[in-house]
Amino acid sequence: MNPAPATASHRFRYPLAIVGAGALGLHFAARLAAVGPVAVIARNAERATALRAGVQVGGMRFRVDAFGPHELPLAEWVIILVKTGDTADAARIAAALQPKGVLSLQNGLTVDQVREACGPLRADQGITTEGAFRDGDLITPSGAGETLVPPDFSAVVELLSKAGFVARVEPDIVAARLAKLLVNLAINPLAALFRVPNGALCEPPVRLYLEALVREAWPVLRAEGLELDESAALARVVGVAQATADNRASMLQDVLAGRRTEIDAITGVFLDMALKQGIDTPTHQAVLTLVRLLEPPQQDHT
Ligand code: KPL
Repeated sequence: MNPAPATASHRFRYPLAIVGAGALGLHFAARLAAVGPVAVIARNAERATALRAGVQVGGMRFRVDAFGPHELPLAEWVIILVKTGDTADAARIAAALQPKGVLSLQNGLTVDQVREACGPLRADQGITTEGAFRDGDLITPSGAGETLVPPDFSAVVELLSKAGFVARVEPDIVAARLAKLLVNLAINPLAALFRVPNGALCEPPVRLYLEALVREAWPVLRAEGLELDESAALARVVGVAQATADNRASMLQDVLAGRRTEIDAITGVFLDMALKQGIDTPTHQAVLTLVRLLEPPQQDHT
C-alpha cells in the first residue's frame, strides 16, 4: 500500500491520528473524539466511507473522521493499532501524516519494524491493556486497562488522559513491553484454544495451562530484562485477565473471524528468544502448533 501524503487542499492538522480501524482503534478513537478531533486511518477508502457514516462503540453512535490510505490528513501524533502482520504498511502511512512522533501500541515487539519504516521520525512502542471486541458493526469496550508510553511521548499521555484513559509515561518501556509480551503469551493462545473470555483463564481447568505457560516464560523474559520471578509473573498475568475478564482476547477474535492470528509475533518471537538462550519451552512450542492449526491456510490481514 503506497500512502498518499497530505496535500495543500487538505491541511487540517489533527492533534492525534490512529492508524487501524479495528475494535481497539475505534475504542480509542471514540473516547478521544469526545474531547477533541481525532483522525482514523482505515485500510481502504470503502471502509473509511462506511466509518464516516457512523459506528456503534458501546452505548455511543460515533461518526468517525475516517480516511483511506490515499487521502491522508496531517497529524501531530500518530498511534498505530493494526495487527502485527500489517505493521510496515501502517508505519509508512503514519509517517506520511508528517507527525512529531509515531507510537505503536500493538501486541508483539514491533518497534524495530516501525522505526525502519518511519526513517528519521521519532518512533517507538508503548503498551496497552485496554480491551475491546467487535460483533459485526458493534464495538464493545471490555475492561479498562492501562497504557504506558516511552518518555518522548508525554504529549500522547496528555491526550489520552484528557479522554479518560489510564495512561502514563513509563521510563523502562523495554521492561513494560516484555511484561505485555508475558501477558499475551499466556492469555491470547489459551483464550483462542479454549474459546473463553479472559476471566475464565484464571479458573480451572484452564488455569493449569496458564500457570504452565507462565512457569516456562518468566526465566526467558527475565534474561531479556523483565525483573519478575514466577509468582510476580503469574500475578501480573492473572491481574490483567481479571481486569479484562469479559474481553475476548484479540487472538480469540481472530480465530472466530477466520483470520490469521498474531501467534508468530507473540509466541514465535518468544520461542526465538528461548532458542537463543538455550532454554527449552515445550509448552509454548505446543501452543504455537495448535494455534497455527486454527488459522486459515492463506494469509488474510483484513
Ligand atoms: O492484549 C490483549 C489482547 O487481547 O490482545 C489483552 C491484554 C490480553 C486483552 O485481551
